Amino acid sequence: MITTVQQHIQQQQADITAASGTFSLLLGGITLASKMIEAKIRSAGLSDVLGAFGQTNVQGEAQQKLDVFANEALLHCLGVRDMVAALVSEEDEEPVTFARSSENGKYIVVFDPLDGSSNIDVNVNVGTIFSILKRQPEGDLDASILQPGFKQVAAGYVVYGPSTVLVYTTGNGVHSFTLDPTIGAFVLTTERMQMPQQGPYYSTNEANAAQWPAEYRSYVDLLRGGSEGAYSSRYIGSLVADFHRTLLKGGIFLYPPTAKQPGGKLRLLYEANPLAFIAEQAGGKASSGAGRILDIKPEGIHQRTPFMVGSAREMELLEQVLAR
Ligand code: AHM
Ligand code: MG
Repeated sequence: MITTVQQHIQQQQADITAASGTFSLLLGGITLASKMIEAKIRSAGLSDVLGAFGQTNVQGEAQQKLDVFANEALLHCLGVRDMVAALVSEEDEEPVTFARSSENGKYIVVFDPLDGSSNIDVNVNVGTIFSILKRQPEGDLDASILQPGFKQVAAGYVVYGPSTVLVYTTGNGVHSFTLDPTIGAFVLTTERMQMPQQGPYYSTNEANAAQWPAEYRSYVDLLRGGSEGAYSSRYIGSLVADFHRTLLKGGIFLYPPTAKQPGGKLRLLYEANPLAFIAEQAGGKASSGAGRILDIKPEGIHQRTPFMVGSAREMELLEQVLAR
């Protein structure tokens, strides 16, 4: 018999805590929104949803109509749930907060509603990334939002590719599900995924190489032709898709600092942290170049970070090269 993601979460909860169904209801909000997003993406060429929305988001990027739809779907599906205290989205400058008691509103959900937006119009994979934090008993909501990544209680992503795949962790392994469109449910595909210890690919925007600190160029040179043997390169430009391949096949994804963006491009709270949590749970590693991603104490909700993630072996070699 099949196992749906909802059933899986309930089983996991029964294993770990005697918690009520609160957490699975929360995840249910995310899966519902992602099914709405996937339906919209599948019909993107048919309905009038491609192209720019005519506004720029807080990062100064042109917002796509699908970005707006995805954000609204998540805000709607999660906002109505009593256990949500705050929602933090890449698309919104400020957190959306709800006046719910701390007994009720126990969770904060942080998300990138539609990652890889430059790929929307060209029929290439995009995704949704999410991270769930627990509201802290002390301090205000902002302090609860700015917790370091090792405090995440769950994280996951959905990749809208030839099939729609959801990957999540609650700190007890990484599990993947495939949307079965005939029944409208995410069905368990792989439990306890492990990233290969080493892989065949490196993945980076090499057009930036001249702008990277020299150590990163030396590292990629090593992978390219040096003692480390024959790597191949793959770069989609959708973080979710590049990460998903790295999780399954191994290797490394790099977005180093550049002269233009010395603090990195990718966002800590809703891009690097959730994927770092998943990578570590699958036996991989994630680094900002200065240390473990999950140890960074965030200072702002849209903070950026250099982001390198991948198999243990490639990440250890990177650490050695950066330490030289
Ligand atoms: P987005 O959230 O606006 O889509 O930007 C994030 C994306 C990531 O998906 C991807 O890894 C990266 O930007 C690609 O950046 P670049 O085009 O500079 O290589
Ligand atoms: Mg993004």
